[in-house]
Amino acid sequence: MSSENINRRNFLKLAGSTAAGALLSGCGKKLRIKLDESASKKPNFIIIFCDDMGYGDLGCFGSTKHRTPNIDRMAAEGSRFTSFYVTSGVCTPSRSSLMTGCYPRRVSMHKSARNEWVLFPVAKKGLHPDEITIADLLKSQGYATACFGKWHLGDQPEFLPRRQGFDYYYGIPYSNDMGAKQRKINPPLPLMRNEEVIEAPADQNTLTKRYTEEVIKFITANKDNPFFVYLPHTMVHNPVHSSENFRGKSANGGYGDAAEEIDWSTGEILATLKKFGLDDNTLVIFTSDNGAASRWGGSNLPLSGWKGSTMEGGMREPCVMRWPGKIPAGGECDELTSTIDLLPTLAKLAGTQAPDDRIIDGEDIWPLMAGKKDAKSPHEAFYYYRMDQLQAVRSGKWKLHLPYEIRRKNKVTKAQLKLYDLDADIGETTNVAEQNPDVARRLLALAEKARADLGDGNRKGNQREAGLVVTPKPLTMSGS
Ligand SMILES: [Ca+2]
Repeated sequence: MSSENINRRNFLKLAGSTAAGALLSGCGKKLRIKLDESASKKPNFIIIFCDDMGYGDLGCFGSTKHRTPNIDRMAAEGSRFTSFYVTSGVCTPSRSSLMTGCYPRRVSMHKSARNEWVLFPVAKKGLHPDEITIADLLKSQGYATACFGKWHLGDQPEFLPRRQGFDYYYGIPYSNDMGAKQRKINPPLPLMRNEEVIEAPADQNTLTKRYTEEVIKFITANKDNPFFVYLPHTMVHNPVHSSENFRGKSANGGYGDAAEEIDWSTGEILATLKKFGLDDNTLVIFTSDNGAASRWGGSNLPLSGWKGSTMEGGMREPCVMRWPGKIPAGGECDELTSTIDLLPTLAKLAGTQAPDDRIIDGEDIWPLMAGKKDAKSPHEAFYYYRMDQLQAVRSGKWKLHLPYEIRRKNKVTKAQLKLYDLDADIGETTNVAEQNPDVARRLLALAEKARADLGDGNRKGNQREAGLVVTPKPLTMSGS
């Protein structure tokens, strides 16, 4: 069955199986959503999602190395969110949360079918097509939807963006260090348009530039109707690349060049909105999928820890939101918010709601985005998982690192229980567990609540299954 044959007006989701590869598992639910005909006044949404950009990599978040005037201006015209979290220190799980409004364990995207942190090329696993993504919801409300960049939620035809609510896809399906150059068994890094590989290996130097041109083309074509642009940049993930105008120009090597090109890209997109008079009707969100890695030139300062960890540096991201007249100019929000909140919030702004036939972990954070006085985080607690293991919990200003098991070869040790007051100690340097036993107890109880709900290690929780195919095939150019 080709994607054209699926009647998407009536059924948002491909349920059951396809001829190309049987889905082994699924909750098999079909969702009927009536198309909303009064779509004309709905706001547009643009989510710019960097890869591995750190908390301290933007001028407006304290970088002294990178010149990011466009994102800094975006922050001056909008608000900065300083306690904005992703749900994992690595790509695939983090992205599953942005798409579904759920923790990765909820949708079983916390690890690959081979027990790896992220999906690798020719993966059996993918985000289940029965999941209702943010793109599905917006599409049901009459939005034109497109994804430009790194997907990383399954590289098989069953799992690519157009099976998850996007009308159009242009980008690379997984990380830029997963080509044949890095590992012989991988196909050359594919650049795709919809389901077709159009270039392999992709010329990475011009990816940011080409994504930007594609986004501008899409906005131009859809300026008179509501649209959703999801721009998960390939940069600044290693190996970093940038186009000629940026290469060798920053004060921070190739990493800084790539970061500054992303800033340029953001400026071009904002200029396009202005040109078409769409400023006041468009919410733009800029953030990153996880913290900077330790060795490629990024900064998570003043946070501790790197990509992959459950320290703040791994999972707290720089976040800027701009919507003139709706989000306060020059605002700052330090209440706990997360990528899981974007699905329910954008759904509501688009005139619908998050799915009510399944658990959604995110909450509506519009009162915080709108700068409403005394608005508080809707989350009693936030949970830091590393793959299937719960490692830390935050509630209010307190963060507790749990005494989880560390397994190395045949040896099992326990991590030390540590409590940090993030308001006083954002860098997680001083353990105050002994001085605050009641707080530690309260957070331990919250962790137990998470274990019962989301699981921990081999303990199961209320989880939905990921999609699986029997015989995954490499993405190659036709004829090769
Ligand atoms: Ca990443």
